[in-house]
Amino acid sequence: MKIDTIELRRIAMPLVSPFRTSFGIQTERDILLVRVTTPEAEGWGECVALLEPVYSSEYVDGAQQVMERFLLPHLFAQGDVNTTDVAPLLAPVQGHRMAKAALEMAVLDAELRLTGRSWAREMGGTVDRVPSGVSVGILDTVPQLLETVQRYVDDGYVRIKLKIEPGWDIEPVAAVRERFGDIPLQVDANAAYTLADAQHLAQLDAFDLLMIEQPLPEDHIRAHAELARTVRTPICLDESIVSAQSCVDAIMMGAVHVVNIKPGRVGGYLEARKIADVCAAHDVPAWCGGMVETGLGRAANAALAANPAFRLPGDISAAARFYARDIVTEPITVEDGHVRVPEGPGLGTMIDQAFLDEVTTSVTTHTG
Ligand code: NPG
Repeated sequence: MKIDTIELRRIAMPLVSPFRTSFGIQTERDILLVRVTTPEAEGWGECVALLEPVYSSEYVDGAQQVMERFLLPHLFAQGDVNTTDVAPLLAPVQGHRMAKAALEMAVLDAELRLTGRSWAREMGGTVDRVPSGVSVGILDTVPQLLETVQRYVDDGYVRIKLKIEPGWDIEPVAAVRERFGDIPLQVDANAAYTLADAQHLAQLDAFDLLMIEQPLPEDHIRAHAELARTVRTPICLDESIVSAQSCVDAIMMGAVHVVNIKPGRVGGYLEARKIADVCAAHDVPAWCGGMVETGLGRAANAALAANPAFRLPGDISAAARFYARDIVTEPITVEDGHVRVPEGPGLGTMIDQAFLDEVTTSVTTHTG
């Protein structure tokens, strides 16, 4: 495909309620969208980088700048670009996986729309709906938490994930387990602990959790392997898995029992698919993480999670979990605890242009 233009658009999307994690409180998302146009098709990508470099080293202004200064010139330098060319073309630039992923996503969307192929088919999807889990932020009090979880249980979510941090872990988990019986439950620490907390974290073993996600810092792979020998709760890695190679390494070291796959974190949906294949080959269950995406990222994630390597419910909640109104015309909803896998070409979803324009804060258009 010949790329004519690449549009970088920033949108401001307020969240329906503040979302607190161990790395801060979010009340609004400042999201960078990518629109690629070719003579025959257009495609959309969504960059998951946050406003600040607190989840990982990337942040949204940085992602836009690295695209403009370094990544777009590499793409435009090539006459014809297919999706499989994008990662090799961008490889001279180190890191910046979220920025690269958004560009590859837009090219893949254009290519699939052009050829009438669905995202799910491209990801090796085999089902038409996937189970939906929800991620619950840190709250001020346990009664508030129980009320919030109750709402999500009433909405039909089939699995609850609680964000934890030192000072908000054993007590809230115990309270949710007691109130909601044997509901599938897991926790996510976003790297808030150290190996010195191993005995403390072992107290979570009493609550029969599906997993504890990313208890230790990103580069502490050996420490995760050690922790895995101290706690009985399965260890899941999120931030630590940045590529198929790092996934293989973590599995071989005994540092991970369950893998959270986030396409933005690993440089794109094609690498995410490779990680799914690694997990399947090693009989390690995978699930699809979320980065508070709009309907674009949510559609792609639902399609990725249709691949059979995804054996546990993902953070693929309804758009309404975070946003009062989505930028796509048919926002993802949860029915009977599941979301439908999009079927149409590409992302299988249409932009609500009027609303998109309303939330847009800037647009720059780039040509080769
Ligand atoms: O459902 O989209 C969602 C959010 C799921 O908790 C969630 N994501 O660490 O996994 C995470 C966390 C996150 C959110 C990370 C926003 C970074 C940004």
